[in-house]
Amino acid sequence: MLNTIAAIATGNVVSAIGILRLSGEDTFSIIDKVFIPSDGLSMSQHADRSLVYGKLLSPDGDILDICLCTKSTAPNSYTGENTAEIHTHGSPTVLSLALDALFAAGARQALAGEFTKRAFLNGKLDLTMAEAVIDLIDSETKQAAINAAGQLSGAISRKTDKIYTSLIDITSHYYAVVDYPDEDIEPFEIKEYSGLLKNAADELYRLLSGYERGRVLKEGIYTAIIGRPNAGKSSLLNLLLGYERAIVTDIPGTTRDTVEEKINLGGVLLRLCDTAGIRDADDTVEKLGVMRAVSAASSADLVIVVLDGASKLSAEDFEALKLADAAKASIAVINKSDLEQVIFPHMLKDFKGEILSMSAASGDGLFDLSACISRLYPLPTVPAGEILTNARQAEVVRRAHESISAAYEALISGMPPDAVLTEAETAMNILAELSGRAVSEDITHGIFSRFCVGK
Ligand SMILES: Nc1nc2c(ncn2[C@@H]2O[C@H](COP(=O)(O)OP(=O)(O)OP(=O)(O)O)[C@@H](O)[C@H]2O)c(=O)[nH]1
Ligand SMILES: [Mg+2]
Repeated sequence: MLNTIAAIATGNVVSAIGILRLSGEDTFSIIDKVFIPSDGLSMSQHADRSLVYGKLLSPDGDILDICLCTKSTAPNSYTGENTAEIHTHGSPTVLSLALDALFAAGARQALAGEFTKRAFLNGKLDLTMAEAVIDLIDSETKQAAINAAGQLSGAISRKTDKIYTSLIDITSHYYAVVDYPDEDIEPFEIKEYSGLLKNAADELYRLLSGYERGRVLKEGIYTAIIGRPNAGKSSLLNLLLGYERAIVTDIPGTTRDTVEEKINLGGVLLRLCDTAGIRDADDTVEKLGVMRAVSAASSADLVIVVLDGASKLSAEDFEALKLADAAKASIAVINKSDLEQVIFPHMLKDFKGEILSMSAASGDGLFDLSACISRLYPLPTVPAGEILTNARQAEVVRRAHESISAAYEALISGMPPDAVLTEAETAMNILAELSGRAVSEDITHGIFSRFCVGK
């Protein structure tokens, strides 16, 4: 099997520059066949990390582009292998022809995530850093990008490596005491080690408790907009998006199906879902729409109930308010503030969520809605990268926390050293899964197959 891989690293879109990557031991001999530097030297002869101007050739010798090439020599590269990048003009046709030329010269197509997988296997990144690469590429808000960049620089590993080292300290001392009872080894200081275990358990707990926030940071807040027909739900969706996404009319029951869109509101990613107006509908299609609205409300992180402030509160309004009350967070928007109002906040005193007035038609009060969402989902205050965003990592941290807590309990309750050792060693094995020191091939395959080709 050919071991030098190649891929287009930039997408299949017209852009100013496009990049092809190569990694593997034959990288330089392959690049010498397709890229001819204009200074007369070959890329193999050029110094490491130099950016070289030259011609990109097809297998038939046609000039495909006049462009740049750079090389990095193992082990000082992203993958830890010999690598090269060709920076062409960003035409998908040129990129595709250039890739064919690399294949003809002896490279093969890289699989999804294969560059980063090689970086992991060659010890350039641990698994949490590799996972941060996907998060960084997928990030949709500034905070999500900053957190992923922090993880890429090893924020999670730095925290858990410290814990791992303290567990080595504890277990090795235990073994020394148990295996060499005649040696004059310092007696085991319960106080000192119980403090270490307690700190480790607290640290893991802190990491774990940030996971819910991390999930929101990465995936966004699933937000259902519900309310009775004609309240102005679709108008609110359109106002938030800044364009006419959903149909708005004065006919009650205009929206039949759910309409989903994402927006970044003040740094918070909202996955908005506009729904059919809640009422006792006769029409079969509308009935199904109302069922979808109820189901969207019950699975949402945040429910925004839109009330028509110019019409009296109705049974449907109260039904919508009740659905919102059952959600993790809710906001009642008294809409149509530009018209004479008959609904006022004090009339909603049984409602547990936030209440505000606005006009989805004019945009008045949009700032209050945005401020309210920022209050409900404050931006994280922990250092960049210390918010767990990944379900695999959260699960590993949860199990490690369990074992370390059990080791602590065993230690302070005076159980035999074996009990403490077993739990501490289990925690070490679990933490090794986090960084990827010990993780099955199936799991690594699952992680890297989520990457795009060329990363
Ligand atoms: N004056 C005024 N009219 C509004 C406002 N918001 C919405 N409307 C009007 O109210 C009517 C219904 O608006 P929609 O946004 O379609 O209401 P909806 O809740 O999505 O209605 P359904 O899809 O039928 O459930 C339209 O005629 C809008 O122009 C507002 O803030 N002020
Ligand atoms: Mg609608």
